[in-house]
Amino acid sequence: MIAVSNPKEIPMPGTALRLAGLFGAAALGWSGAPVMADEPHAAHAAAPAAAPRIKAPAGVELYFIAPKDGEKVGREVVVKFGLRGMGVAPAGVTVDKTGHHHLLIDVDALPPADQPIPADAHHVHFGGGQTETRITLTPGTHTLQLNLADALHRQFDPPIVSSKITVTVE
Ligand SMILES: [Cu+2]
Repeated sequence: MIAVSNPKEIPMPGTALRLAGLFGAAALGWSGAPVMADEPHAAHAAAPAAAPRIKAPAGVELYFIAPKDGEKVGREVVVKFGLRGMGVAPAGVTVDKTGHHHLLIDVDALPPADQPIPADAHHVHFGGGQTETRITLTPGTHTLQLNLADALHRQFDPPIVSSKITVTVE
């Protein structure tokens, strides 16, 4: 699988978010909502409000292949997504028991489950069906978590998430 690589830095929490560059890379291959970077509610508006979330199949496991929890990493980090019990499909493609990956960077609480996952520097969509990426982090400690979502970027019910891991950039 080809990694989406982008040398933009992830802003530290509390600093002004400069989203356009990062989102632009994450949006390569985006098939569902090409204007979401500028209009974060576009996908929400397109999704019927009453549509029930898709039930998470039993026995699904979402996890990091790399990096490992607690790992000391360089500023450039290759992140590989692991998924068992479901498949990966691009955003906008509705196939049973599939979803696409989202990487949550320094996110404390999961986003609201009743609307599409936001698209910003802390919630990165892999709508092309990517299973790995390369990110650049600032020195310090960061958390990473994976969140699988459906064709409309909605979390499953219950949410399919990985353990939250911590990495330290020296
Ligand atoms: Cu998405």
